Amino acid sequence: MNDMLVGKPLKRKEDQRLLTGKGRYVDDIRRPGETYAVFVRSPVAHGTIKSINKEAALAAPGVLGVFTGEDIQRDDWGSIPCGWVVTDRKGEPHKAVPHYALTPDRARYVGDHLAVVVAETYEQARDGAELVEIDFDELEPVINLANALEGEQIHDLAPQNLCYDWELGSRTEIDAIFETAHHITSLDLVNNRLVPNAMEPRAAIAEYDSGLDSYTLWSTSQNPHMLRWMLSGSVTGIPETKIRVIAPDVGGGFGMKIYCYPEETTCLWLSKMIDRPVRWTGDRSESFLADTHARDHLTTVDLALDKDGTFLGMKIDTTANMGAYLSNYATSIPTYFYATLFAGCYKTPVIYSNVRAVFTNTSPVDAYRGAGRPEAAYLIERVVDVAAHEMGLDPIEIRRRNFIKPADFPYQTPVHLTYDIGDYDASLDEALRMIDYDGFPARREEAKSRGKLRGIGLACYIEACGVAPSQLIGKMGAGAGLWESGQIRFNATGTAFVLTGTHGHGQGHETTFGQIVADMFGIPIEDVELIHGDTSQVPMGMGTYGSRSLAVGGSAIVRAGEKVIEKGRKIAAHMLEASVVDIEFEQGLYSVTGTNKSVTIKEVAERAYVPLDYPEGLEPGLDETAFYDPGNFTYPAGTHICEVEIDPRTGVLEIVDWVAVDDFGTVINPMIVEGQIHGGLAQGIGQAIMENGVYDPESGQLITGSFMDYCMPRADDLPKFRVGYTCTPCTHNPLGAKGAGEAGCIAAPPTLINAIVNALEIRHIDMPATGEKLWRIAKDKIAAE
Ligand code: MCN
Repeated sequence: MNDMLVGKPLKRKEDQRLLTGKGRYVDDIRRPGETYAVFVRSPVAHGTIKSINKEAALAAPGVLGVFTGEDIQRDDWGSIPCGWVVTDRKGEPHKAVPHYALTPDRARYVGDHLAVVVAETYEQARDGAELVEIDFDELEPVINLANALEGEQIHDLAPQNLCYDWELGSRTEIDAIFETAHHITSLDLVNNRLVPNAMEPRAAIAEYDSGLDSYTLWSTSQNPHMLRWMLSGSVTGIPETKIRVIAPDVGGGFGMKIYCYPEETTCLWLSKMIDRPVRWTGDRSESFLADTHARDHLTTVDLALDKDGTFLGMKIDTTANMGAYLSNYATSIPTYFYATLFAGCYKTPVIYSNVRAVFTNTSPVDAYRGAGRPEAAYLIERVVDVAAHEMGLDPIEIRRRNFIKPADFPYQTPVHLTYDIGDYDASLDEALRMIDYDGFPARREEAKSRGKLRGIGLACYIEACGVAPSQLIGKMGAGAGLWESGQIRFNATGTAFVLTGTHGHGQGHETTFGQIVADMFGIPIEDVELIHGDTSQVPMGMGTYGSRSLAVGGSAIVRAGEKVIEKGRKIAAHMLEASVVDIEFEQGLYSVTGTNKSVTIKEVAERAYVPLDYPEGLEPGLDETAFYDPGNFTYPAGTHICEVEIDPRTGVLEIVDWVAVDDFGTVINPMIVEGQIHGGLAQGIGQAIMENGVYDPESGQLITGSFMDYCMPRADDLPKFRVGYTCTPCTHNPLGAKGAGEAGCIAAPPTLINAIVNALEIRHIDMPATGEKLWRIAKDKIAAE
């Protein structure tokens, strides 16, 4: 019998492979006779294509072909879809503008895919791409989000560059509340544009088999089945049976690798055209230009309060950037993954939001770690802090007064979601204890004696992940359900393959899913092998994003395990010559109730494949599949508190302490979860003080197009995070687990900005609060003193 593994900080199984250079990434896969594709990207932000001259490129050494949007359209390859329909205030669907793999008519952002060169070697393809001449009629680029609606129209289908004008809640109701409120706090916020940076850039290799008339695509994808579905169902019409998508080891995705992109679509098409495998590996500059970007909102939030600081209503007005085209889920991020979180941890009775999504001549914007929830948490936790300050209330007290309390669950928010469980005071209490909140004034004084401005800030966040009940998201406009599949396939020797439709690309699924299955069957974790990322092996799946893999994918595996146990019970009954109803199963042992007769799961597995003496009706095999559709989102929540010190002479900021107290329900592997929190925090801290995707407002060139200009946090920018947990187990999945993958980057921005504002004793500072901004504010303060 095994020690139980769930709850233990087991080292990651996959690290043996990943940390010793034995991982197998797309760029490690070599196919015989492969060719190389290099894209010709638009150097202009906005311009009608007058002509494309391929001649010089075609004559270049090694070049096998030069192709444009016209070529791919001639083959009837359609537009890459946006799979989530958002219905606007008038009941009209969003403007579904076309997005072809190679743009046939007009360049719409710097980096847009206008042509592709295929050659024998990468260098030859690159040289060839430089010889393709494109003549444009340049148009005024629309870069500034604030006045995008007045800019040159980017798509024929979208007048005023408006994708949708969407609202949630009643404007009349909120106006009435604001008329009688005791106090209103209003705040203008920028949610800065982020450029996701995974360690491994995107890559693809496509191979066409003319014998079978079928395609294999290796792709850095977070959800290979959805990629296959989109390629088959929307773009190409090729049957799904003829496309195999394999996502092998993937070096980080963070949301940006969920999508069907022009590059892999084009490679698929080229592989038949050239009749040789076609490889594309993005370089870092291409990643900056043409991976989906994130966030990029302009928001005004108004909070109405009574004289005691009780929240009466909240009003949010947001302009959200979609970029030049609609990425697959772009429409849902500033609506259903954002506005549905506006209740936060609080009992705000009335909430109204209006979101205008607009097109600009910038890279498409879609989900990136947190996806909508960081933007929601930021505005809530900032406006609550400012309101406390304006009303002379303690920031802790104002939060406690408005918290949804344990007795209120299940709690129906005014913004669609029903929270199942939580205890926000418990996380807050623990975080206050861990940081020694009461000792802060003394620490501030001591810092002052060293010439430093010390500040403290907190955020009580909630998020909705473990996406999501299919019926619910269907009502919200999703084009697909968000169930997950799990399969447990016992081998004759008692080891098990576990197949999941989720895809781990750094999250440690091989370990945590292994822990669950090992515990269920009382077998060593070494005997459990996870298979994911291959559409020809895993029956079907919806991939990894929205911190859904454990809560949804893990639950599907548990359900499959339950079926295996039931099947095994029948085999054990036969082996033990007992009735099925008398067979108990615990920790890998089937036994006859009230006797010492038992057989192990290993023995049952063997007999499942050696059914020589089976009675009629008993089916051989021990291999079960389950599809699990979650009953609700999961709602991780918690309190993060940090302390910062700012040197007013230089603007240098040091994060001196950070406590993160999160409620993820049941934690399968605390070490992996801690790693997830650290990573998320690094990304959230990056957004708060460093990262910013900036386009030149005149030319539309991406100014922050490399690590020289786009500042990512490094290890020495970060403090030693201190992590604590509270636990209210999720009520509706068999694991009691809530998602943990995004919490850090949701909690971090408001926590850090609240601390900075506190240190500088100012009302607000926009993200990223760079050293330069801090220095200017501190300098003015010193001058004023
Ligand atoms: N876990 C656990 N107990 C819990 C919750 C989670 O032990 N109560 C474990 C899980 O079993 C899993 C890991 O923690 O091994 C993360 O689980 P989960 O919260 O289900 O999130 P996903 O596995 O679905 O990962 C997605 C999430 C998202 S949305 C982004 S974006 C993100 C992230 O995870 N991208 C990542 N973390 C990342 N980490 C790495 N290294 N690389 C990325 O691209």
